[in-house]
Amino acid sequence: MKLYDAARCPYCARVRIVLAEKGIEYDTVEIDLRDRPQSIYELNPSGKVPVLDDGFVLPESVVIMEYLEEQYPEAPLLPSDPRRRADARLLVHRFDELLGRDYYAFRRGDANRLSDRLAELPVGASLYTDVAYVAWIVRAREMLDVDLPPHLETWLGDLSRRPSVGRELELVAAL
Ligand SMILES: N[C@@H](CCC(=O)N[C@@H](CS)C(=O)NCC(=O)O)C(=O)O
Repeated sequence: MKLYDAARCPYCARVRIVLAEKGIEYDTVEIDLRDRPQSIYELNPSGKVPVLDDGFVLPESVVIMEYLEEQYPEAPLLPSDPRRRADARLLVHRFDELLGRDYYAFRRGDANRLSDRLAELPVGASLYTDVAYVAWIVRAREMLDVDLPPHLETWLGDLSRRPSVGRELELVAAL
């Protein structure tokens, strides 16, 4: 299995964390986002990472998360109850409204409501949702110098005891 990856990319981080949670071995192909090779466009016409290749080529972080969840049902990230699974997926589906849009507006220096979004973020609902959001929370604190509200600091402290997430914190610290 190969992951076309970029260390600084939070969408790639979702996939790295899922792979680690499930104990899946893979090779990393690091893509330079400022000078992307033509080969990445052959795998994904948008040229974006992450792309997973296990003989079947798949872009889009959420689709990859779902694929890995189904291919490797051991150590599930989604809850077992169908309604809780639907709730978890809904929160990930709403990522842009709940966090992404304001995170990127803050990063660009545009008007934003990032602090409100962080204060209201529904973390802790499921491991699946937490994995889908945590990379942005880590980057907000470590790279954008955002003060996290206390409940997010506590949540992140607990979540980062998982080796999959702890590794991501180390990776961001080294960027
Ligand atoms: N919807 C995609 C977004 C991936 C994405 O935006 N990746 C960024 C790096 S963090 C990228 O490849 N950007 C290059 C570009 O926008 O051309 C996903 O969830 O995988």
